Amino acid sequence: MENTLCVLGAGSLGLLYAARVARTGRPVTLLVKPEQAGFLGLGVTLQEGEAALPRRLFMRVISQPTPELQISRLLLATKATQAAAALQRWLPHLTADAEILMLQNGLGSQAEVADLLQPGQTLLAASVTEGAYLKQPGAVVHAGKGKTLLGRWSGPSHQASSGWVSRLTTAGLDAEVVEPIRPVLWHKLAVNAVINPLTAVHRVENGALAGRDFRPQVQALCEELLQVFRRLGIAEPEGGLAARIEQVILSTAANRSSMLQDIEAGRSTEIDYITGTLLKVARPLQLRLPTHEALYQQVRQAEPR
Ligand code: KPL
Repeated sequence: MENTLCVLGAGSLGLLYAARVARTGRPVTLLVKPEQAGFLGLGVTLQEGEAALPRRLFMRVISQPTPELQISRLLLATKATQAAAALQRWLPHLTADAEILMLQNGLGSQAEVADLLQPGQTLLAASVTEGAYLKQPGAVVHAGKGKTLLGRWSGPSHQASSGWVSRLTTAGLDAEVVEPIRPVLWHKLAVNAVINPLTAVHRVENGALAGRDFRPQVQALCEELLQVFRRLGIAEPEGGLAARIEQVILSTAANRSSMLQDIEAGRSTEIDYITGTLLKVARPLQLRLPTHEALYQQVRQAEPR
């Protein structure tokens, strides 16, 4: 059990990483909700590209923690809104020196999880650009190759990041250590704070934001983000923030953003961990972000009550 990689969160990213690691022969354990145990127990199918043949991979599936369960390496891949709550059930089973890698969008869930951990446990956070979706529950399609940038968030182990990179690289995923990781997470938050709420409110694919109609709003959102970056001392990503946002809009043009998918499915969104965090950070700095504020309200209104 010590050597097994545990994965919590059976969405597209959790299953992509789990299946990639399982394919190398390394033991993987999925920590699931009771209602997921039946179908995930039959295996996870991984399809490498839209046209490829799916391959079935079998993993240990646990829905009820047993007293002897020991979790030393955990990949936490739930939505940001569920990360801390989902971890609570498994918390007593983390080893004293456990390493937890979080893949969540936005900022806020990392601090919530860090608050739950013991001093010997190390938390790492990642910014992920892999393109994956679930064709059906338990069937993941790796639609576009991306990258996992990861680094230590809290805890004592300074070697943990390179260990995770070699684990992911062995599984054929492109991964790199970036320390400090917080600026990278802010860059990803900025991209998500522009693309996700705009696509969710207007119900359009990402590519629509490259059109003229959206240009003034994209620009205003970007400028407000830059005010926060300047005050926090966060450097822009290479090439500038506006160019980075534009590049993601174009390279994911056919995507329906995760926030749009949540709204369409009647689920609550990650807005509190994206725009919500931005507004929370801006308040004590006395920065006004009217375009983000308005979009935040629009997304909240579109969410289920
Ligand atoms: O991360 C994304 C998301 O949808 O959450 C982007 C980069 C916007 C791709 O759709």
